[in-house]
Amino acid sequence: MKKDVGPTTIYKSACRMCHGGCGVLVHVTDGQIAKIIGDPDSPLNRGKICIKAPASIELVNHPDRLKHPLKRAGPRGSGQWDRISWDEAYDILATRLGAIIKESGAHQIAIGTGTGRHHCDFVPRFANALGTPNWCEPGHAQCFFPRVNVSMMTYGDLPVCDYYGDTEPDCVLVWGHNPAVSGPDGELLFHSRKLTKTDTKFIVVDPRRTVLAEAADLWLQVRPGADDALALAMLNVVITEELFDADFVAKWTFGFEELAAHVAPHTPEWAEPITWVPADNIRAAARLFAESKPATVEWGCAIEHSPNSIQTARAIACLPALTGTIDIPGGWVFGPHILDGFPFLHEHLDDEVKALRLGSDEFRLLGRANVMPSAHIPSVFKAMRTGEPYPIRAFLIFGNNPLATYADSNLVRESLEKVEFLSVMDLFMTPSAELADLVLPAASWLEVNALTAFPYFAETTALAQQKIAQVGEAKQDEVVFAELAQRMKLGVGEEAIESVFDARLKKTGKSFQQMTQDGFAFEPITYNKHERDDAGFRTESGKIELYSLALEKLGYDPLPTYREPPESPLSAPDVAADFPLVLTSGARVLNFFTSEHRQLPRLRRSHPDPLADLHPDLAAEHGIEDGDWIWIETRRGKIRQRANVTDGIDPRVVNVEFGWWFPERQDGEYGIWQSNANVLTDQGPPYDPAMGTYQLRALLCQVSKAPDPMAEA
Ligand SMILES: Nc1nc2c(c(=O)[nH]1)N[C@H]1C(S)=C(S)[C@@H](COP(=O)(O)OP(=O)(O)OC[C@H]3O[C@@H](n4cnc5c(=O)[nH]c(N)nc54)[C@H](O)[C@@H]3O)O[C@H]1N2
Ligand SMILES: Nc1nc2c(c(=O)[nH]1)N[C@H]1C(S)=C(S)[C@@H](COP(=O)(O)OP(=O)(O)OC[C@H]3O[C@@H](n4cnc5c(=O)[nH]c(N)nc54)[C@H](O)[C@@H]3O)O[C@H]1N2
Ligand code: SF4
Ligand SMILES: [Mo]
Repeated sequence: MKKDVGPTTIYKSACRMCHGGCGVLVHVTDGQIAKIIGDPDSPLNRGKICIKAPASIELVNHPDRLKHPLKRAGPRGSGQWDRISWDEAYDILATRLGAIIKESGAHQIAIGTGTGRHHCDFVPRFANALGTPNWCEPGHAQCFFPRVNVSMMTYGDLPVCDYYGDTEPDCVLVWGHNPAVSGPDGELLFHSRKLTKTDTKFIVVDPRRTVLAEAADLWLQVRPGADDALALAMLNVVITEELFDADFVAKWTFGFEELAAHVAPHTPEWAEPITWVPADNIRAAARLFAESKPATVEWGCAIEHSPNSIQTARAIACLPALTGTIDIPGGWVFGPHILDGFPFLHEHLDDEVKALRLGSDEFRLLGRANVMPSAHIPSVFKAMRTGEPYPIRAFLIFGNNPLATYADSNLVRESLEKVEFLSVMDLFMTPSAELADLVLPAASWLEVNALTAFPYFAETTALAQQKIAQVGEAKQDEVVFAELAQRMKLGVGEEAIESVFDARLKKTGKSFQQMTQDGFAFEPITYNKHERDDAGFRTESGKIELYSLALEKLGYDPLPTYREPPESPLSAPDVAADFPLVLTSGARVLNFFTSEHRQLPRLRRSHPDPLADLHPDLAAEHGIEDGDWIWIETRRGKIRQRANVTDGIDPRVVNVEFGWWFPERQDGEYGIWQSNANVLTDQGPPYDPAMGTYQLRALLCQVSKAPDPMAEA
């Protein structure tokens, strides 16, 4: 919608300060964005917004925004740049990429991106158009796609919490997720917060006492990385105490007997020393979940940040199937998929090229069977460093700050320095962009036409973003893909993006143009779809696969299994002798999104420094007081954050924030080595056998008091 009220024009759009899409009304007065408020009509957020939405105005107008393409003028990392035109930028890209394609093949070009922004589907599409199977992003094997793939294999679709109908869930099992802060991540934060004020019961599985854990009936303070063992023990209780829905299990699940035999040894007493959760609490949680109907599950990325991501998600996914709280009002439900499928152009890659996808032989779920097949990140960086199995000669990044968000930042830097041609498209100059040969200015969410739908993969609501502002010569990524495809005469992926949106909107009967007027299109969730004409579930057996035929076919465990994280007090007691604490990283904070927004005063003011959570007993042991700077050290490196001393964490566990750099330090490195959680994390094996997931959480660390980094500077 575009409505004129006096001198003000009001546009409907979708906020993208995180990867959600709350409906908003953008007020433009005298050509300036004056105000952003929630759209009361939006079925997703019903007028509510978080603090990040109004801060968008600071983002759009920020003096540090990249406004023109830049070409490196001195040695790499010297900070010397020449301003160039888009025409020249396209020439450089077309010439460099054209030469690589001719000499070595397009597979030696890798494409990188970040999580869930408006252009994310267009990135693999562009890679396919270019002819390379090697695209990657730091989430994917570590974020959401383990859940998506597990759901596809187990249920034939991704179940989401039903916050959208008239029935409230009786119980929400919140697992490795903190939606009250991090949502939208498939759901909206406002819904979970609202439910804490109703009769809905909460079971929260989290090493930290979050807002939801505070409000919960049961808080299971799990040892980071032990979620698989905990879920297996809950399955054991539901089965041995016969708390499952026998009719539902008999009619709609496949492999119950096999699962029952498989989890028999995994008693709560077996799980207690592994998970640090008392056996009685495991029993109580399993009983509460099974006895509540409708019950639903909120699972988050914490279960995907250690190398048993697939089997952990599988174990959790089996619980609601046993209790039958599936496809019913207020339960775990399947969305209407309001948009038509995205044209990824997968068919443009022939089979020999697909077979070259790095890591796809070993991690077959990631590289082949995935709903969005992608390359294995450690294999991509290794190819950059070593040329094995073949060199990656160019890396084109569209919206990612690799030094901040991939595991093992030192290894990432070493890899990026080796690549022959590096280009980065971003809103700001970042420590990673400083290493590039070419830097392209990206448009912010208020400067683009885009179409998205939420909750992800369930899609009750499609939303249009519309271009309201223009900063310098910034372009939106999707437009750059189309223009570059034209320049390189790729013959595919060259069309106007609005025509892609129009094709996806077919079912709604609306054009993209109409969507910019309406703001959104909505389709309600329907229930009991599996019973209609005995439709069943879209899996091989037509049932919910407790025993996964799809995983078996790929050569992986068909039943959910426990695997101790490789660097833990149990698996690596020798390492634990020097690094006795269990580290977890990256629990989201409201003010920031990944490594973004540190330059926005409105958000930085109330959260100026990175914080590490530790227990008062641990703090006392090391002479640390609340607010002190502390060292956090692992085998890979050490960083400084400020101590947040709280009894909401186990004395044996430390949590550090992720994504930290200091844009105000204009020295080319922007403090990226000071407080960056990924200096501590690991990109080495073992990986999840199916998905190739590496290790961002459940590592071993030590803490000590540190000098104030600013006093030293
Ligand atoms: N404001 C804001 N919102 C965001 C983001 C952001 O950066 N800022 N990032 C977006 C992205 S990319 C994602 S993936 C989602 C992530 O959002 P969530 O899925 O909610 O994940 P986190 O907040 O990282 O972690 C959730 C909880 O897991 C707990 N946890 C840590 N380790 C473990 C463990 O081993 N086991 C269990 N059970 N719990 C553990 C943490 O204490 C935390 O409370 O949020 C998205 N939304
Ligand atoms: N230690 C640790 N590491 C983690 C995590 C953790 O919990 N702990 N979480 C992981 C997870 S779940 C995820 S999803 C990833 C997130 O990783 P990413 O999503 O890749 O996040 P960033 O690296 O911050 O990169 C985003 C960059 O894109 C820019 N940008 C924003 N919008 C646009 C746009 O429209 N176009 C372009 N071209 N650029 C844009 C921003 O300015 C920023 O520099 O991090 C992972 N890394
Ligand atoms: S939750 Fe995300 S989409 Fe919603 S207002 Fe906040 S930043 Fe914007
Ligand atoms: Mo993520």
